Amino acid sequence: MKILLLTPPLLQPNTPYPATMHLTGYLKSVGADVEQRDLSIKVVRDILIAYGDETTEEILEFLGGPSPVEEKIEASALIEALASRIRRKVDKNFGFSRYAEKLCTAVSRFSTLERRVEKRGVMDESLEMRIDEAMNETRPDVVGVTCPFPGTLIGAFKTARYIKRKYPGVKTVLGGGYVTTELRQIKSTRPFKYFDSIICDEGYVPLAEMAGVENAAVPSFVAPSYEGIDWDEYFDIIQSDNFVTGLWSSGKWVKLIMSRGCYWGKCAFCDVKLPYIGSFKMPSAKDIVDAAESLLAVSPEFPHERNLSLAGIHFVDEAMPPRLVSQVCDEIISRGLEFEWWGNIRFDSAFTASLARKMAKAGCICVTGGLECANDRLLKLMNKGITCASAEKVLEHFSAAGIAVHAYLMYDFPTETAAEMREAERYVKSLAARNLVQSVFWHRFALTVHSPIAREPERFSLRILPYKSDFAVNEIPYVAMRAKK
Ligand code: B12
Ligand code: SF4
Repeated sequence: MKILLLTPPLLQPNTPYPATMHLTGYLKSVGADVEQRDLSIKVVRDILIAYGDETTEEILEFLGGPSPVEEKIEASALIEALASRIRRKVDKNFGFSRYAEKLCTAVSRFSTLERRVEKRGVMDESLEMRIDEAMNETRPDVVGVTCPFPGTLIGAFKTARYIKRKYPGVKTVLGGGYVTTELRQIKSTRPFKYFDSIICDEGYVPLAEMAGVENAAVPSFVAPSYEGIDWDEYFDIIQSDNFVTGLWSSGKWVKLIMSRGCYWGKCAFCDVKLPYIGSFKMPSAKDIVDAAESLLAVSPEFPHERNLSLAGIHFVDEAMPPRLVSQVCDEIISRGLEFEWWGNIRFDSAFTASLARKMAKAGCICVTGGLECANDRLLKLMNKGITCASAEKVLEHFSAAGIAVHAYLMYDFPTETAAEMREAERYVKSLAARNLVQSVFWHRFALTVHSPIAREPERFSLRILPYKSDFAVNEIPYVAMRAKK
């Protein structure tokens, strides 16, 4: 059985989203017949070129190349203006990195989604042409579609709908981060008109079995394969010169996972019982650095192959474990490799001053991590395993080592008072003023169905309200209970 893996529109255009690359890398390693295509980047380019003018292609090329940030901000503004014209005149759901995300964020009735899937919009013509192209080039028996975020949901179902109509013998399978978190309790049978199976969690073994591989086992590290991906198609859209947020929207980052799952796995608001957080696997530093080395072709063995447009490695871990980070740094330094990398961490006290210095020496340019409510009572209640003082020490180490920090913050956490929120805001401003964080983002607390809080709402003075859904379930409604006198 031949498998074709597709990334549907729309996702960030600067670098490929790594799901099909990891699945392809694994499936190839066990001898399966597999290919991949990123339809998202092809569709976004087709749309911009179709509605743009004779300069559009040139601007996209410029945004995909190595130019100074300031010039790219100007060029991005031209493409942004084109995108907002498309939104005004053609399809209000069009965004660079998401399609109709609002509608898809809490789809409790599949029929609402289905209406949008059936309605033609700005993506359809290009999407269908790109599907035909991929199907003709690869002639698969099974098409696996990834859906990492709500912004790819309509694209995923449109892809399956077209394949089912035009290529009726081909089996369609859906998986990905959105599926794993939101679609664990589908009641409607209609989604199965589009997909023969909808698979939660890691797709390695289920897809290997579909490809006819027997007794497939997954190693603790999976090296992705970028075969079938054309790096020249990707382009930056930069809105501000904030270094940290710029990392998300610019640069052709190769994505690797250091460790699967989270080594802490205890935060009360997090989906810790789902395997992608809860089942932790730590590979060897050697395997990780081998993969980085060959994907970036940075070692002296590959002097002519180095793709200089690749920015480096983005480790897409939940939280990179300090011990493994330290071993990875040793491996990079001892091999004399030079490349930049960044990723998510916990502000764990194990990130000492000497580890931060070693990370900088090994090429780490930035870390992102949760300071959450930035309040000791609430950090304890949510079981984050840090205090403001311990996190601040870690921030000082990164700052001294010259590593940029982005902090995720949360407001409206259960039992949080208005005074605590104001105090947290003041505290975070003081961290920024001391240059201990270079960028912050405040998210509203969301109660998700797979979190410890949802299982023990009373402990957090919450009452969960009834909800109905025949499709997606993730964020659930609640009310705060009045404090007992
Ligand atoms: C890094 C990351 C980001 C980064 C980078 C995103 C990017 N474009 O690369 C940033 C910070 C920018 C980001 C942003 C957002 N993110 Co985010 N992000 C992640 C994170 C931590 C890792 C993603 C990753 O690269 N994983 C590595 C790949 C290999 O894993 P994977 O995609 O899950 O694929 C595996 C399986 O799902 C499965 N699989 C995948 N495809 C298929 C297909 C088939 C057929 C099969 C069988 C299996 C299968 O097999 C793969 C290998 O095991 C995940 C959590 C996680 N651990 O996955 C959240 C996660 C994907 N993000 C999530 C969300 C919600 C968002 C935002 C919408 C947040 C927001 N409100 O703005 C935005 C959306 C951005 C966008 N463009 O639309 C959710 C998505 C779930 C959901 N509810 O929709 C996740 C799962 C975290 C969570 N539970 O909250 N994110
Ligand atoms: S919030 Fe982060 S550190 Fe906490 S359990 Fe989840 S992934 Fe791990």
